Amino acid sequence: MGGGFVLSGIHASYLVYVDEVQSMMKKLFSFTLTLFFVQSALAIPKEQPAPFAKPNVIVIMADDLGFGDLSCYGADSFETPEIDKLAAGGIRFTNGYCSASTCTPTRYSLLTGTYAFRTPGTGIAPPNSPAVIDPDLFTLPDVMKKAGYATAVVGKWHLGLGGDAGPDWNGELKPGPLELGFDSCFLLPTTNDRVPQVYVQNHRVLNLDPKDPLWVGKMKPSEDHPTGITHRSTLKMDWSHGHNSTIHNGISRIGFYTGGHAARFRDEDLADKWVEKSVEFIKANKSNPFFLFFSSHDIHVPRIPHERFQGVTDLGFRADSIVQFDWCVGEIIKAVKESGLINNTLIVICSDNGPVMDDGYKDFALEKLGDHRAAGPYTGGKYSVYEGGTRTPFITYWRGIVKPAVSDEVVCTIDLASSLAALTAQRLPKDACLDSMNIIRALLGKEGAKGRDHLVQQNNGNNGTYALLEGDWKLHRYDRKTARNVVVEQKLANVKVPPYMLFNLKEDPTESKNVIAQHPQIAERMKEHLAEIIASGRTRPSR
Ligand SMILES: [Ca+2]
Repeated sequence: MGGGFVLSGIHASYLVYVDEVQSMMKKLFSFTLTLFFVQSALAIPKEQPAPFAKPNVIVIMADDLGFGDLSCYGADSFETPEIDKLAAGGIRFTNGYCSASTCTPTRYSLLTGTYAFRTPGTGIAPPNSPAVIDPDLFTLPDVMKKAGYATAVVGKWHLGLGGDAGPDWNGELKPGPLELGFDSCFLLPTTNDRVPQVYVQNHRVLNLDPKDPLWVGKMKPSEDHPTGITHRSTLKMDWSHGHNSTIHNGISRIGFYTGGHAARFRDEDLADKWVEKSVEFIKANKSNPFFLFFSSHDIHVPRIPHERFQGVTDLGFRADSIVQFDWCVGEIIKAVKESGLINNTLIVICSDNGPVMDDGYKDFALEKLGDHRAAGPYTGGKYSVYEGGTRTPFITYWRGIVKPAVSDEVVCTIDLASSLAALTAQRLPKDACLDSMNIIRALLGKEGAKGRDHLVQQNNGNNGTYALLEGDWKLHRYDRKTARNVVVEQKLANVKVPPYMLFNLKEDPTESKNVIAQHPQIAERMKEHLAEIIASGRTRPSR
């Protein structure tokens, strides 16, 4: 009896079960004892494992997808029918967050359950970054592995590979995902505007010819090395700022590389490859519980969707890439259904940060935007701690268990570690996942369930930019008195801001009226709370 077990008849018991497990875990001393009581309570014969104790879990993370970028969240310039179906049959969160407004820190927090600002070096990782996550940490994939799941990550990594010296591109790329609890990985090692354009499968660059070694670095490898500056007229997509080093597939990137030609991919094929590898993993594990982190590169720059998606919208490659992402979601759901697992699989859709238009390439995202509001009604986007930077699409779907609803509870990608530990009836080690809250009941839409009561938001980190969300109130803190990408519908820019601002999101969801002068006591209390959260090293209760 494995992941394919049909849940019919016991759906209603599941939510009760989650509560029972959670309350029992507080009282019982061991996981074994917990399972014994759960089995006894539900009168399941001991020779049969509790079939619903280990639902498959698929976390689908989009890249740079804004709150307003799906038709189920109000986009009306194009359609995202596959994700809309999940939203209609699951829970669409209106207060769903990622923990940072750039890629690497959100991914760090997703996998470690700890705010990225607590660890130096968790900002956007460069091409030759060593592994950002300490392999000794207890991570989200460790949670799932410990529960007996097959675990895999497919897609964008961008959390560094290798020891202190960085990735050994021609040798073993470790530590990496396999040292963090994933059984297997199939990766874009960095992010696709950075070099190199090769797949990493487990510990190796795939299809690397030893006679053509891969070199990655910060400097031109030779005087005649073509770059986005020297060979600009040959580019199929021009750069707008940065992104003008080594050219591959007619696109110049951040960083330089040579060699590894047999291993290089085409940007247009990434989405198909993520789907192919994910479907393989799902089908190979249909008889046992699995955890899949589907880490899409859509809709990060360079936005180069497959030819069949180019031009499907009137908004250019940015929206075409959203449609491509929606297709990927549909293909994954199809594989889950074909494997007979749709009643036994929790699917989470989220994003790693809010939207940005011109992020380094002239793909006309801004010029073709029309009336589309990528951050929905909110101010700010990627790189910003305004709501648009971290409030993003967040959907949970589990047929038969999650009742269709729209939820206003505050949930965050950082909470998946604690929540999935609870889902799999586990107690986290005391010193692990320091800011991850157990909000599994809210994620499953249990009546009366509460999400978080506060959340810290950050930008890329290490520059003292934070926001603290508490109920209707939100405090912004800018140690450098600068905010970035406040107006998504313009070119990227920095603006001067006061060191602190206070907004009432209920009355002012667009964060346009700083009321710090009117509410000094609230501001002081929140400043202190934020400072205490930063200084204390954790927010998850240690008991
Ligand atoms: Ca991102």
